[in-house]
Amino acid sequence: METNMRYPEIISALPKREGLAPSLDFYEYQGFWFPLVYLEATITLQEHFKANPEDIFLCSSVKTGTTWLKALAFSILTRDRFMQSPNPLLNTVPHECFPLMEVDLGDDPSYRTPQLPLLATHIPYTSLPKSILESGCKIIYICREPKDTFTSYWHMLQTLKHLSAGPDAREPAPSLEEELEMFCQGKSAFGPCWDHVLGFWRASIERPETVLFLKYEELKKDELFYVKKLAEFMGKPFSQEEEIEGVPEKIIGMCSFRNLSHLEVNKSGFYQKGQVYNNSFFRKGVVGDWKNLLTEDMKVMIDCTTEQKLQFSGFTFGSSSEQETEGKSDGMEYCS
Ligand code: PAP
Repeated sequence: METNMRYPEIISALPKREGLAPSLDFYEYQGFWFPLVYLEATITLQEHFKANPEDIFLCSSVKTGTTWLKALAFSILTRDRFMQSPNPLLNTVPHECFPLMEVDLGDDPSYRTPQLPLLATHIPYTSLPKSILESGCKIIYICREPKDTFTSYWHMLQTLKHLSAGPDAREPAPSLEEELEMFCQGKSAFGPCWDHVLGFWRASIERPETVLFLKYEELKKDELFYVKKLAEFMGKPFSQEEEIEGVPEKIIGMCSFRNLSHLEVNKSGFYQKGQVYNNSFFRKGVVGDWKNLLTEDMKVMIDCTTEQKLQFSGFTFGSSSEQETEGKSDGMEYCS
């Protein structure tokens, strides 16, 4: 058992996978694999978090576009204050514009950013604090095609390796092959990513008025459409005047990968609470970068897992799968 672990009686009984360091060990809790630090906070939130009906939750699994969605939602809701004056995004990493629940609210579940109803979380749908669902709050979810999600996740782990290096670091860190195997088994941060997506997707079908479901690839293809949709869903649609003035386009420009990734704060800053470099949130920001990391066998492994996980669900990752059909592998025969 870890020293100073919160909820040791619950956590020490859970299935465990070793992470890069003890604080990053993964525990299987309510069907998902949580890094220890986030699991402790999640249990605290489940016990103590009280949602306000006007709260809006930005939900996602990891590496699926959280930072981008946070920047967009923040810019849309604060546009009256910051269209003319300096936008806080110019000198603040999006993650610090409002709380990521399992990082920022573990010690004080009642904290809110003044005048801003936004909160973000990676907690899976079925593990969300009950009051979020009971109070009918709005939820916005973003998912991403699993091969790109894994690729982004793998690169983030490489940056974490340096940070967790120290007396507690576990050496050697898993290889790409080992990490991929774990990912497909669901033993990655907030995995299985497929179950994470399906939980929110089903909720969006049942309650479309309170759950908006987005795909990273579709947002990339038609930002203007989705920025307007986000504004409407959050109860702050663009007026005709704003549309004529090009306010939605200005927001898209402010939140673009190109703009955010070139800002000094995002190039050289450090996200204290999340204990990562800000630049780890801005790597490439493209669709299909898995082609630069995964071998054909690895691609097949993720595709087969996706096929099995989504079987009979009615959900597909859509656009990015379409982009791949051209190179569809004969290796699909390996799917069992
Ligand atoms: P998190 O889970 O650590 O919060 P998250 O923001 O969900 O990470 O995902 C990071 C991915 O979004 C990165 O993808 P990549 O590794 O494939 O490059 C990051 O580059 C991408 N990203 C960040 N900001 C933007 C943006 N403004 N537009 C498009 N993609 C972005």
